[in-house]
Amino acid sequence: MAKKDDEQLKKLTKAMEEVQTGKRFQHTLGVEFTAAAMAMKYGLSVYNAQIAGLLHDCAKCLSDEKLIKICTKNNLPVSDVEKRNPYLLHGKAGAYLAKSEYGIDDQDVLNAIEWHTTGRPGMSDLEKIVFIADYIEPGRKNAPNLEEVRKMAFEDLDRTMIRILQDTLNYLKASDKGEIDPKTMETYEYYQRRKGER
Ligand code: DGI
Ligand code: FE
Ligand code: FE
Repeated sequence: MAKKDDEQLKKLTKAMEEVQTGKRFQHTLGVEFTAAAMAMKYGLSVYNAQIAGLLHDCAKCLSDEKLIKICTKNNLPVSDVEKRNPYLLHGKAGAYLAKSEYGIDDQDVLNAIEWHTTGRPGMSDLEKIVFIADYIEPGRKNAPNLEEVRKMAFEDLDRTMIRILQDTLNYLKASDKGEIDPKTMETYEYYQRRKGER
């Protein structure tokens, strides 16, 4: 790894440690590690996967008010579902901060941060990897069928997307954890449809 890349990773790791709680920071390191391993498997830039994993939750520890403020101030659209569930904005606000505060220019990395909670139709491999790594990293304990999903993650990205989205939608429907963002549903339907076409 180039010295410059190494220094950038060190700097961003420190920055995340400063803005996140201890538990969240451990999750961040887990996502970085898992995204890197998946990038090796799928032939993507390991460095980009590390950066995206490190920064994906850079806005997670901000208050609802702060998340909404970042978005409105910078003309990032806030939907009604997001207004009612502001934590859904931490990807979008995070991508904004990644660019403006942390100096990330790579659009694929920024997209992976932006879409890591709901996904979106037509995701790049890096976007899928960050979405999946977020769900399966070693510190995650509560998701259903984790063992199976972890194995699947290193076999087929699209099948894993469907599986995680399905479990997430079921979880959201079964509990009062929050309403379903249309993007989550759209993404699930998109990858289901593609599976039929493959
Ligand atoms: O930030 P993390 O906790 O690491 O992970 P995340 O950004 O994927 O957020 C996870 C939560 O987001 C999880 O409890 C499920 C929830 N989520 C995913 N899609 C939707 C959603 N919540 C709502 N209300 N609506 C969605 O469509
Ligand atoms: Fe998140
Ligand atoms: Fe996360």
